[in-house]
Amino acid sequence: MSRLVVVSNRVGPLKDTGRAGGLAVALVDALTQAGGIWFGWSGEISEEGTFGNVRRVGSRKVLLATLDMTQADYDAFYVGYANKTLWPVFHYRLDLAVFDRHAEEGYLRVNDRFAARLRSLLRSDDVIWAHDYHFLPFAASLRAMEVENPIGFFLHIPFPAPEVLAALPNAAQMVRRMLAYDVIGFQSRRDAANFRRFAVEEIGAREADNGDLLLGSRRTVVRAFPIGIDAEGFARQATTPDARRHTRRTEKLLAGRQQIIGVDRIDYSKGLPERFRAFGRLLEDYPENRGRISLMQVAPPSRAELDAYAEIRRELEALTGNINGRFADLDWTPIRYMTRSFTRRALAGLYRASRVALVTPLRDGMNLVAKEYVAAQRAEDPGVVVLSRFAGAAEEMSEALIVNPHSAEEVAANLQTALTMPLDERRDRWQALFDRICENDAASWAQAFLAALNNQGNGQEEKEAS
Ligand code: GDG
Repeated sequence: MSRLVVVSNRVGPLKDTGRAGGLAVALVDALTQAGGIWFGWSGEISEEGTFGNVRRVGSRKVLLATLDMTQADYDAFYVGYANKTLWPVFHYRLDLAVFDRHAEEGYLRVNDRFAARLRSLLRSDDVIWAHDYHFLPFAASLRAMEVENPIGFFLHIPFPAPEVLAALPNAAQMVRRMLAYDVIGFQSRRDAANFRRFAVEEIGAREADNGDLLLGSRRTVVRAFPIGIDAEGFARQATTPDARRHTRRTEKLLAGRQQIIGVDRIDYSKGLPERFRAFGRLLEDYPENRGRISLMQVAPPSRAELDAYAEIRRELEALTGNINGRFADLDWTPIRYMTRSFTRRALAGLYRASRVALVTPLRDGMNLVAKEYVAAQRAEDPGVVVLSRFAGAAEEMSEALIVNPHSAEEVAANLQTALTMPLDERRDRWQALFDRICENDAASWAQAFLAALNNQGNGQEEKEAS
């Protein structure tokens, strides 16, 4: 059996520390089954950076191999091109995107150096699986070093419409480099279709009947592989003593009132200000909810070194102040906004104590919170998901109440529907959602992707042999 080599910006953890998400769990499972390497950035800045030694830790079967970055690499590759250019463009925020030639060069340089270091660890039958927008050109870098192994790529964030991507300088070159991958997986059919359309219209690739793309002598499988969570595992977390404590504490505080929950890294893609306004609108348009319904928003900060993130934090603080100032009563605070983070068990307990999950990103590759909320519910008295049509999850979760997050009015009306939904209907919708997220879980996602990659790898070999 071939070894698996996973490549991602951040690596690990190998053991479930209670904080690891479903993705880490799924990847560790796949790595443990096949044996292999998880390769990426150590999280450290050092002088040697991407020239330095690969540090190895881990068991006999699974090795973590990491490289440091120099300050210049980190600034250009991670802060610069990945997070100030690709992240905003891929989330349709051209207004926030910075186009800087040095950052782009740094991004390509780091991909080359990571590829060179990985090459020294590779065996000829290894299967390589790279993750996310940090590594769009990684296969092209490896191919230029004559690596012929099967290489797959999964994009965790949206792939934008061609009209939006066209604003990225050198977009066509980037997409051409992506076609050095054997398999490219997207979160949704919409993303896969956007990619195909760009490749056909802008770089003259040919689309096969099954949606694969052909360019020169290369064939790339292009498909949606919607990512899942470890649904049964997360459902079990929701009944641990730690989770129960959080459920009980919250319910005690609510004293018979209902709670809406939001859980998101602070990021402009998550639609947090729009969400707070929509909640304000609920209190305005449906005054019977005043004193009775609150919004708990868990919002751990991320990428705090970027201006756009500091700005959204200030905006959220102001909005919370406004709405609470306007509607609060002696014994009721409308919005409980927390920038601390919780363990996964605690989160599961908070989901369970909440009647509605409000998941309203303006753009999101998938959105795992919507799935976690479903997994954490009580089968006999489950809550309702209000979900943005712009989350990849909306393609799969049609029993959620699907909303346009830009319309405060529409979100408020759907919140009202969710809060007054009869138990029978809540159960029916929840059961359908729960069955589906158990079926399409993190393990089946990894298996489906790796099956496609192994298949394609064999296909290329056969082609060469004949
Ligand atoms: C990217 C894509 C795609 C949040 N607060 C806490 C905490 N979290 C966890 C959630 C969830 C995860 O973080 C966030 O996942 P999302 O899917 O919502 O969003 P991104 O971070 O933007 O992830 C996204 C995903 O990749 C996977 O492909 O779905 O579209 O943008 O698991 O629970 N976890 C803990 N404490 C917190 O306070 N422990």
